[in-house]
Amino acid sequence: MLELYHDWRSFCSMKVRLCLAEKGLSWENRFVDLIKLEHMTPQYLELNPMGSSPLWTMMGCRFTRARSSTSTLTRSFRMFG
Ligand SMILES: N[C@@H](CCC(=O)N[C@@H](CS)C(=O)NCC(=O)O)C(=O)O
Repeated sequence: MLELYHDWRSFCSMKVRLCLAEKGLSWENRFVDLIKLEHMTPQYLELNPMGSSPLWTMMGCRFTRARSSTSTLTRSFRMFG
């Protein structure tokens, strides 16, 4: 299962959401409210010590950078979209 920790207002998160939509992949929504500083909570920092959004996880792996995330998704799901 793919989980995306993101804020709808974050442009970096939008890049990953667009890539997921292009591939037609479904994902679990994990909203992280940047305005409420939810990305600075100990729980979130445990997942992503950089305290940034987006973060997505798949099969126990965590990906934190939008640009490398989109290329990873593109390579991993070449057959989709
Ligand atoms: N290098 C990261 C940067 C991510 C990033 O800076 N995200 C912003 C939102 S667009 C963020 O989390 N800002 C929160 C903060 O800096 O406190 C990426 O490419 O995903």
